[in-house]
Amino acid sequence: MTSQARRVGTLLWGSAALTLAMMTTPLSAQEAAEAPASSVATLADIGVEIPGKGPNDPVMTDQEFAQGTEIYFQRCAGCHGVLRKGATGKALTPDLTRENGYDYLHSFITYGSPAGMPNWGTSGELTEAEVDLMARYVLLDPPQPPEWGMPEMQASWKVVVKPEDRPKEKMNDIDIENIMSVTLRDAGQIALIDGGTYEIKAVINTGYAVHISRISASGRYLFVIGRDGLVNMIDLWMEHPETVASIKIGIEARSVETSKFEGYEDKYAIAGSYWPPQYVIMDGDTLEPLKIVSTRGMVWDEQTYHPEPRVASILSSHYKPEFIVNVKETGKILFVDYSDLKNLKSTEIEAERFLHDGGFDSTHRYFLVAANARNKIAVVDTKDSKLTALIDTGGQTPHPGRGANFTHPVYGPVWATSHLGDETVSLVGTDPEGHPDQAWKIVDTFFALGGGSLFIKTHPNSQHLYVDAALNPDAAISASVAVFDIAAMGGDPEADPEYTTLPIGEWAGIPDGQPRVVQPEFNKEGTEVWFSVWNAKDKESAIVIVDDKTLELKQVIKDPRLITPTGKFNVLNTQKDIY
Ligand code: DHE
Repeated sequence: MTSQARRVGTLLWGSAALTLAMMTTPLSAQEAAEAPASSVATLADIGVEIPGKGPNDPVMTDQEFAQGTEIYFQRCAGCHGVLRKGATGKALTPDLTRENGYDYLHSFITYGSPAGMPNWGTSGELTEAEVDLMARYVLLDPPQPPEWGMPEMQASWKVVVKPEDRPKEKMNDIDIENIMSVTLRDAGQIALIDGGTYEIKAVINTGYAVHISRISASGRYLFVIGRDGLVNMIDLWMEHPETVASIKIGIEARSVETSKFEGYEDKYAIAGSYWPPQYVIMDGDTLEPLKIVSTRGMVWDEQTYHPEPRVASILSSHYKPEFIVNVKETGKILFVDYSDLKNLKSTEIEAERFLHDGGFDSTHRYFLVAANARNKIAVVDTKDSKLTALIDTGGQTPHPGRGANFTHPVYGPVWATSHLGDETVSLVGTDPEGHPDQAWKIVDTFFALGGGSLFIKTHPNSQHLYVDAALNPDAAISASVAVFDIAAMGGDPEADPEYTTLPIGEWAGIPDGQPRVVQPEFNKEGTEVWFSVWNAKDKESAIVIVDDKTLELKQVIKDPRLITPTGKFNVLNTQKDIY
């Protein structure tokens, strides 16, 4: 790495996630009334009492406490955890907050810290009264949100169109393999956009601040999960694709996946929740909840009990009838065998904290996942169900999305991650047979545009590697993307590969706001790459499509329905784990 290539200082994960939260404002009463009816309850909606408040505690009315709970859910829980045990943000339990005291907390919330806490007060995101409220709020014990077991799941479960009433064949002329399921984050919706014609085929109501889409093994069903734990199962064969079943699997959630092993295609779905910390295996045709498993337990290294080990990414093994469930706070990767739900077997791998996102290598045998707070990538072998390696990435806070697989001209097959905390891109050798000296090592690290990268992407038919910098504090950087020519990557670790900067935000031609460019995603042929130009909820956003060969602008999709587009999931690439 050359030091002159360094551009922007570090960003910590804590700040990043909180900055993300800053882009969403709590729902007003009117917005709440207009929110999709299917979105049942978030943590913010749940009536809470002040837990065990003593005579010397800060004065706070029940109403203030409820407001504090809502603000905490909207802005803080993603990093600090619902129970405030800390994860990517610091622990905020009263033993610690009381030691620091009200004044310290007040100024911390007002001004933030260089270590990553945003300046909620001076940025104007929280009013003076709200800062005061939150400084008092975190002095009190956190409220314990309710559990969400089988009765609650059953009560929320809806089969809108029974399997026997669904089409027997595809009833539309859409090339469903080339559909992009686009997250419309703050609308609580997804848009299905035709990858060939760029036409919005449907906009479907989903959960609150919807997070990801995944596709069934057959490619027919699309599963979407909201932060409120609402899972929508959408039938792409219908004349007008719509939700055919839904269920609320928890109160806060991020991940959903379906069974992909031969013989089990479309048989099961699985979703993991942040609160309560658990996963549920569901019927793949109806979403009927079948088996709920708690992830509460011991942290892998300290062997101390953790009450809130949240389920982060979930993948589906191609080698065995297993789901790969990543448990954030305990740092454990679980291989959950779904071949016999009555006698459920689960292999527990000691990996590292705090597991977040990841993807397969190009053979789909190995799974690589970021343990972001420890700057590590854990590699597990899904064939032998074992930990293969723990790799120090050399960067700050790896954030790969699902990562990017390509064949490096010198090092052979590699998997790449970018970082939230700095501008580095790290390449991991993934070919133990052909390139044993490079396997499961960082073979090269080089600089992209700047810190704040969330996603990196390529495609087997592409010669380019795309790296975003969506959370970079510099507006010009966060609206651009770095593109590396894979063929030009050399074997000299001192010589950084050159990159081309694509001004995606500028190409979108949006006059208002400061849109961030996030998550490159390829069409099914691997000839075009799509970017979300993610603006505030009340401002114009867009999707920008680039020709992968020429790196020229191909299309800008704008539509009043494209509210806060973030993730995009091409059906074929997601179904087959091509990235
Ligand atoms: Fe995500 C994936 C959690 C904020 C866009 N995000 C994931 C996954 C997890 C996760 C666990 C992996 C799911 C899987 O593979 O099964 N995300 C979290 C958070 O906890 C966090 C940091 C804070 C929060 O409060 O939610 C967070 N994520 C965001 C955003 O603000 C993003 C940028 C915009 C948005 O839509 O919310 C965002 N996350 C995404 C996307 C993916 C994702 C687009 C899927 C990437 C992929 O290619 O698979």
